[in-house]
Amino acid sequence: MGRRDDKEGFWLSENSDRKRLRDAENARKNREEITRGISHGKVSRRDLVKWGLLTSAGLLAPIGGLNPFVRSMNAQTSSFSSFNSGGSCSQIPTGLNPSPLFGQSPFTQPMPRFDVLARNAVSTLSPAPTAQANTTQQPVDPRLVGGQTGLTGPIEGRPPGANWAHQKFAQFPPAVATEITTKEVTTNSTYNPGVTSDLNSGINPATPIPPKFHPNFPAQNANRVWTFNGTFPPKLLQVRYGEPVLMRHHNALTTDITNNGGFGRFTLTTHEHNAHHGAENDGFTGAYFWPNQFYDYHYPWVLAGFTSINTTATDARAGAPNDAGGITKVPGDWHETMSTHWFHDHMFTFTDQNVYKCNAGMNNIYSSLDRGDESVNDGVNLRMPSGYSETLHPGWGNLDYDVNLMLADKAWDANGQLTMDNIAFDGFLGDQMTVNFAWKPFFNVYARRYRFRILNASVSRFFALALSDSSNMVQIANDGNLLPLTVNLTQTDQLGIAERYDLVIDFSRYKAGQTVDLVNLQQMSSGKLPGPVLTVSQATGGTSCDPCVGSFLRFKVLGPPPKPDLSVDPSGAGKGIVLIPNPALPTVARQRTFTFDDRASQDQNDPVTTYLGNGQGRGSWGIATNNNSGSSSFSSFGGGSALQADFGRISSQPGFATCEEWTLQGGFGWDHPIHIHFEEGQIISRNGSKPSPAESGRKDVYRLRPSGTVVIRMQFRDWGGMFMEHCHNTMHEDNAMLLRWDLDTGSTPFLSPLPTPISKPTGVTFQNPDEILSGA
Ligand SMILES: [Cu+2]
Repeated sequence: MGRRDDKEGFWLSENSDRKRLRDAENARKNREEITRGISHGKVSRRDLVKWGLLTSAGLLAPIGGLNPFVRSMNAQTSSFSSFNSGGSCSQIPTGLNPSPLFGQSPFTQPMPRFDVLARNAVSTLSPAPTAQANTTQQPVDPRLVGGQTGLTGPIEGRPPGANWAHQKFAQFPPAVATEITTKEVTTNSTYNPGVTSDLNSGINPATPIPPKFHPNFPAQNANRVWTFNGTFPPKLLQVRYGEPVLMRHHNALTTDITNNGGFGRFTLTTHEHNAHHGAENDGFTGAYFWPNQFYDYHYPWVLAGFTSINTTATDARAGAPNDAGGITKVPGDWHETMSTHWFHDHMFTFTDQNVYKCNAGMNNIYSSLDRGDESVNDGVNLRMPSGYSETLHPGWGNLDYDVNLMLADKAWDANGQLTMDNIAFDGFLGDQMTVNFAWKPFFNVYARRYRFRILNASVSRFFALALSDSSNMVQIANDGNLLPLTVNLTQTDQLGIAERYDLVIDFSRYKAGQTVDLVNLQQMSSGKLPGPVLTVSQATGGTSCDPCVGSFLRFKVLGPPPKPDLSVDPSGAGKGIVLIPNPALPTVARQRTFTFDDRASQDQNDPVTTYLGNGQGRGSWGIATNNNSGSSSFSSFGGGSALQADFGRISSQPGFATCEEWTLQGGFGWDHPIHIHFEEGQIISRNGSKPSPAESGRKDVYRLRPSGTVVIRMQFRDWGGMFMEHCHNTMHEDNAMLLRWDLDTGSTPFLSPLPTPISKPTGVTFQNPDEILSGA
C-alpha cells in the first residue's frame, strides 16, 4: 500500500482522493488494453508511435485517459537530481493502482522453501535424448499457424542439424535427467522442499499448495501465472560438477496466443544463468520453442578451462562431491567453480513478461569446494553453512541451513490477479514484495549460521539489504561465485536485477522467540535507475513513498539447533576468510567498447529477428558497439551508433580461446545491470578505480550505475556458438537493449558466421545473418 499521496507521488495509496483513483483506474484499464494488444501480437510499439500514443521520447503521450500522472509529466526530465540527492520519489508512469491486501497483515504466512526437482535416470526420458534435435514430426495445432490444418512440425523445438547439436555430447553423456514443464498455474500436490517441516516454518509438504501470494489472497487464475511445472513455490535444481544433466523442458502452455491473462508470450527459451556450455543450451533469445514441443538442454557442468587447464583432473579442488562423502575430480580450473545460478525464460522481447509471470527457478551447483555438507572436513571443503548427515544425498546438497530466496516485486489487480504494465518502457515496478512467490512471509530459523542464496528476480527493481537491527552479515558470494575474500557488512551493495548475493547470517546471537527482519533499503520511483539507499530506520519508519521499502521477510528464532553447527565462521573475526581466489587472466587479445544508450536506431527490418522501436530519438534502448578499440582512450560513444536489438545481427566475434577486455559504458543517468552470457568476467576497474571487495570476485552481471564505466575481462573458450549481452532490467532488454555475439572458432566445428535460427511451429529454418558489424 502506498503511503504518499502528493502530486508528485507515483504510489497512490488507497486513501488518495476518489477522482484521482478513478482517473488512475481508467488510465490503467486503457493501458491494460494496449498491454494486452502487444502481448497478443496485435499491436506493435511502432503502431503506438504511429497512433501518437507514444512520444518520440518513448513516453506515453500525456493525453489523459492513458496516463494517470499527466500533471507531473513536465517534471520528467528534471527528476534525476532528486534521485541523486536522496530526494523524494519522483513520478513515473508505471500506471497501476495499489495492490489490495484483502485485510491481511505482513509476516502472517510461512515462507515456503523451494520445490526441489526430481533427478531421474536418463533412461526415464522417452524418446531418448539425441545429440541433434529430434525432428520427429507431429501435427501442429492450427491455432499456431493461422488456422492452417494438416501441418506437421518437430517434437523438439531446438534448431536442427549439426550447428545446434549438443557439443561434446559423447564426451559428457547425461548422467541425470530432469523433466520440467512450463504451464498454467495450478495447485501443487507434489511439493518436495528437501527438508523436514521444522526447517520449513512448519509447512507440511503433504498439504496441497494453492497458487496464492498469501493463503488469504485469491488464487491466481491459470493464465495469469506460468511457472516451471505450473506450481508454487519456485523450483530448485541441484547439480554437481562432472555430472551432466539433461533438462528436458516441455512447453505445455495454451496454443491460444490470446489466453495469457493480458501479458506473457507462449513461446519459450530457457537460459541457465550463467552456465558454461554450448550455445545450443544457452536459451538463445531467438531459439524459442512452441506449445506442445520440448527442448533438450544439455548442461555438462564442467569447470571453465577444462580443455586447457588441469586436463587430467589431478587437483582435488577441481571436483565434485561423490555419494560416499569423497571427491570425484574433474578437469578444469578450480578457480572457476560456481555455486548459485538461476534459470529463466529469455524469449525475444517477452522476457520481462514471462519472467514476471513467475517462469523462473534456481540452480545450486555443488563442488568439492562448496559441498553442501558442512561436516566434511577434508581440507578442501570450505564448509559453508548447510547442515549434514541428511538422507536426501549424504555428503552433498544438504539444504537444511542453505536457503534459496527469490526476491521479486509484484502487483495485482483489484481481484488479486497478477498484473503488470508492459508499456512502462522505462521499467516496471511492482508495489508488493514477494519472497519465493509469497507476500512478505516469515521464516523460522534455529539459533545458528544460515546461508541465504538471494536472487533478484525482479523486472526493473534494485534492492539493498540489511537486517532490522543493523547487525552483521557476511557476504560469501557474488552472482554465481564464492568470493576471493568474504566481506563483513551491515548492509549490502545494491543488488541489481539478476544479481545474486549469498549471505551468511548468524542467528546464534538471538534467543528463542526473538525476531529480526530482512529489510529493503533501496527506494525506487523509476524503472530507469534506483533512487536513494535509505538508512534502516528510514526504511522501517514507514515514511518512504515506495511501498517495497522496509521489512519484507521476518526471521523468527526458534532456539538452539537440534545438532551442533559445524560450519566455518565466514566472518574471520571481522577480517574475512579466503574462499576462491580469482583465476589468472591471460594476455588481453582485444579490446572492445559497448555503450548502453537510449537513443538507439534500427538499421534492419527483419520482422522476426528485429525489434522495431520508434528509432526517433531518446526512448529506444540500444547498444553501440565499437570493435576497433585500440589501447588509446575510448571516445564517449565508442565510435558506433546505438542499435536496437536484432538477433540476426552479429555485433562481435571474439576469437576462440582468447581473453578480451570489454568496456561497458552507461550514461544519461540510467543504471543498467548488464549481463554477458557464457563465462564469468572480472571487473578490472569501475570508473577508473579498483572494484569494491564485494565486486572483486567473478561476476556475470555488471551494474553500470549512472554514467558509470566498467572495464571487465573475460575468456572465450571450451564451447562455441551464438551468445548474448544485454541489460537485465528486462524491460530495457526487451525494448531493445540486447545484442548477439558469436564465438568465432575460425573454422570447424562452427561455421562463421553462424546462420540465424528462425523458429516456427513447423520447424526451425535458418537464414544468413542480417548484418555483421564492422570489425566484429
Ligand atoms: Cu537497462
